Amino acid sequence: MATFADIAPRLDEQAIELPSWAFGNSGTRFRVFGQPGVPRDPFEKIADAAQVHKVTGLSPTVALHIPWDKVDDYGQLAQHAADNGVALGTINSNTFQDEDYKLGSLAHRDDRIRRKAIDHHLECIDIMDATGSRDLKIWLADGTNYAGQDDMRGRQDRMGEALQEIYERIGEHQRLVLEYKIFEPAFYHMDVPDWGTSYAQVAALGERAVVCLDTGHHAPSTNIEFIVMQLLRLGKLGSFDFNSRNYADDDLIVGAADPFQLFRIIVEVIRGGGYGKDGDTAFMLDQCHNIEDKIPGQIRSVLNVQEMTARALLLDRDALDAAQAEGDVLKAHGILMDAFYTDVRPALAEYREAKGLPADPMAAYAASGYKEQIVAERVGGAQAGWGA
Ligand code: AFD
Ligand code: MN
Repeated sequence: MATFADIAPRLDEQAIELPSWAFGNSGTRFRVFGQPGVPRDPFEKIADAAQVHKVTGLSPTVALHIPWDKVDDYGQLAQHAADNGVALGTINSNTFQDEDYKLGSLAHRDDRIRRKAIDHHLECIDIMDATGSRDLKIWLADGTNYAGQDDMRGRQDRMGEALQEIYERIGEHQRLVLEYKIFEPAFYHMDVPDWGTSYAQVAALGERAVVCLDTGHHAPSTNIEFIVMQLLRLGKLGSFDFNSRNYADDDLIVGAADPFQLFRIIVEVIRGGGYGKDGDTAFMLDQCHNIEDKIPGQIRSVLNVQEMTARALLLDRDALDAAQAEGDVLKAHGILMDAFYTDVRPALAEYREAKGLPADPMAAYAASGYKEQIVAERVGGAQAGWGA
């Protein structure tokens, strides 16, 4: 098995994008619990996200969500991000919070509504041109609640045509990233419910259209690492939205519900060439912290990804390949588990200190006084949320 020193240089390649919306108030359909100090605008969200990068060195970019993060001057927001040591990242569209979109957006039967949804995405690409973002992330809430409610095939065709128009506006250094989700808010079918549908739609568009895999968007017991392998093999794994879940799209801290699954996912990312500077698969968090403090929740999340990445990099691939070739079932499984069971936390603490970062980022943030500062300063104004 490789030593930590052997794999440490590859850890330097890790970058985990943060979602701006993780710092605003969030909740379930039953209740949104506000927290003191929550940002009131995109500038304050960026400042909070920058605290995560400051103590971990793992999160140099922040994803925006439009219209939640609309500003008059994106150059000013980009400069604010740079002043805080981070940069603007993925632009996430939103065609799920407007009255017109009750029965869908890009899949809608009404030409006027589809036009409105397409134009929203073209506006998002204009913003990407201003921010220098690479990815336009499209998650559609489109679907139906009852059998017979609408013609599923017609919806696929209309959505495909709309995506084609959007894709034609994507620049040569930009990507269209189509995210799938098995259910919610539609409860009979979603128009992009699974990786196969996302793949079919992006394959029809072209090489700069790829799939986003949100780890909370599958049926229970789905072998997610198989999907990771397949999409990497097809050259279409554009990005992850990391989170964890016990039941549905729970948006919990990634790795918290099942660190072994996160480890297996990253093993396949590395095996498939999707990791680090040579890879083209963006790592991003998509989780909201309804009851836990938001900034520490993001810190814990990126540390969980870093820890499972270190364990996955330690995996002795040569020994594993040999055991697999021999058909030695228990030896091969044992080699994988040896890597998973390796406690890399002491070595990671030393690795961080060697890079001038705190050995314990959670403790460093808690001691920084930042929480007390924002609670004291951010009085009044309208706290950011989902805009639901
Ligand atoms: C919701 C959706 C999806 C999307 C995110 C940001 O379920 O995961 O990526 O909002 O738009 O969580
Ligand atoms: Mn997502």
